[in-house]
Amino acid sequence: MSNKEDTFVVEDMHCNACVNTITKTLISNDSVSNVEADLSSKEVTVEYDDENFDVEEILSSLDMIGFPATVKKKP
Ligand SMILES: [Cu+2]
Repeated sequence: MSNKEDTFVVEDMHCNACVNTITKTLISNDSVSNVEADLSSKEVTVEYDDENFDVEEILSSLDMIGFPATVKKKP
């Protein structure tokens, strides 16, 4: 198991209900070990096992619950 961390920008994350929906959805995946959503920056940082899960799958699970996201470019 190898852990990877990526940050996503979710423009439609407006309030704590959005934060809860996003966090619960992502953390319910066994390959995700941690989710940190920041409302003010609209950023969601996901720590996951990159042998079983990847960026595309994270993007599509967010898309399915109505929160299209983009990957934040690493500095
Ligand atoms: Cu909301």
